[in-house]
Amino acid sequence: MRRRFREHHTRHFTDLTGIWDFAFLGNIEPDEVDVTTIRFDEQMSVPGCFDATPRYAGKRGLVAYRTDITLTDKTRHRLFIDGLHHWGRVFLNGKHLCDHSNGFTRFSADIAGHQPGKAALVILVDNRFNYDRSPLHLDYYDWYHFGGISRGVELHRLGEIWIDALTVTTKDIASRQVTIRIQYASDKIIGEHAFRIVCDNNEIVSETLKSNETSGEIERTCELQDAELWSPNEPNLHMLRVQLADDDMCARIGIRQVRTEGQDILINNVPIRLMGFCRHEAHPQFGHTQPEQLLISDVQQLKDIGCNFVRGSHYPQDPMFLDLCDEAGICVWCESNAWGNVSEQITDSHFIDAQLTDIREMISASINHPSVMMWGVLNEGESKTLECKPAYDKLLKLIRELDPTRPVTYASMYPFDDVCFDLANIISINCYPGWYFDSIEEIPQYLDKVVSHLDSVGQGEKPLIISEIGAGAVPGWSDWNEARWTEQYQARLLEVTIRHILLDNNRINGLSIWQFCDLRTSETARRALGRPRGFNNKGVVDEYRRPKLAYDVVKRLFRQARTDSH
Ligand code: ADA
Repeated sequence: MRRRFREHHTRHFTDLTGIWDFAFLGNIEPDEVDVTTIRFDEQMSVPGCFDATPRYAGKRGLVAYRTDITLTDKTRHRLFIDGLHHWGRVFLNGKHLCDHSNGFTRFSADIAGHQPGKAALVILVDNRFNYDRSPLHLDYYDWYHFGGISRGVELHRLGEIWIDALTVTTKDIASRQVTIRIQYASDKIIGEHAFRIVCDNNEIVSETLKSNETSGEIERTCELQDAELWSPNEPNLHMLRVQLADDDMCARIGIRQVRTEGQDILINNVPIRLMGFCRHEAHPQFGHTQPEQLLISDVQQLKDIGCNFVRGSHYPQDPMFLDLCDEAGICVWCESNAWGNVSEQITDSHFIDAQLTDIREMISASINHPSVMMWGVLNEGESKTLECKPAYDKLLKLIRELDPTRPVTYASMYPFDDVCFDLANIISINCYPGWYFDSIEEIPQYLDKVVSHLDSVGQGEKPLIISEIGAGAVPGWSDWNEARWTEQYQARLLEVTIRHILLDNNRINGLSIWQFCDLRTSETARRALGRPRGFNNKGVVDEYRRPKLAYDVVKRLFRQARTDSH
């Protein structure tokens, strides 16, 4: 996986990114395609989104990508695809390997029992909407669902024994204790093998693993005495490496504790106020693919504004972005892929099963990032309806089971009617006073009403985040009336909002403004008609990251809020 550090030193792997053969097959069902006879008459970049290129802009259909891979020997190999939008089917030499749906998470397929040598890898990719195949990518969502192999592809050669997962979580900050979990497997009975854990070049575990099984788990609690704690102001990171037989895996970790107590969110027992933006991963020229230059420039802009918080809306962000947030001390809310789902979906086991898979994939990809502060689910789902509550409960329970070390939340659009608040550790509210209702002057009063309502229903003793609030501004648009859609209106709305939340009060612990950058929205009339240019224009920078008037306003106020809190 593209990371800021090397994940393997002894495992052999090949980076398969580059220019692949490509064919646009159009409106045909995947089951009807004979992959051995496809005529590949074009080329496409991997990673990349084919419909972000001018030739395929706005097109939906089935496409095929092809490249040659080399299998060095008969040993098991594993193919990793870090992101594919939004449904895919993988073939090797015409043989079906796996299917996957949902664009923002990594999946893999094993290649075993093959002949060494060259082999043809063909991947069918579908960016059409199909609830049966891809229940997490629906046409009405407020973003454009680009298609393609959007993140990296790697071929790993697995040895006799291989490590499937490495998870590191903080156990105790005072003694620098971490819990390290390793899952491993083999095609044979494992037997006896050397097992080591090294942190920053210091060996902390050295033993012999003995097993009569073909797979297993090792858990060790270790004290990393010389380690420095991670915090937003001092984002200290440490490199941890596990070696089992010939295989190895690395994680770059930060020791820190996050918890809630009463109305506070605490990092290492120090209360923090989170201030930042919701951030989508989209760009007019690259779709959901995130070139490194774009990622680092987003992080630079977020830091320039004075942010210490990003809500990864509304799906798991690129692991490279999380690496950069680990380094920059930016706290991240990491959420599974969902948008405005109604009870018909939330009570449908097909939809919820896909959510559960997304949560598993999201947590396994992001759990080692110290910047990830909280997990979220179901953005603006129908949390005001009792029949949806069991599903909220199920999703949040799975998160707590997979990671008991972080608080959980979900962004609610029902501050006065929500029936699921008791399931969350942090209450998060999406609201648009001054934009969809009320005037800018009425924003403080509206936010105060939300706070007193939460108190009155017994949810006042929890941290509160305003997880979305904002206004649309068409880039470059201004007029004397300072009306909606002008840059002035947006700047004024955000000034009033930030003053009230961060400078004049301290009850609200977090603010993620909707949103960091403009983004293309869905092509349905239902969405596009309220979105000039076909974009959600509530960014403080446009889709090319050019600043609007609000940029400097937010920067001035965030910086002031940080100075006041010291
Ligand atoms: C919702 C939603 C966002 C965006 C926003 C808006 O709150 O969660 O994705 O669509 O509304 O701009 O109206």
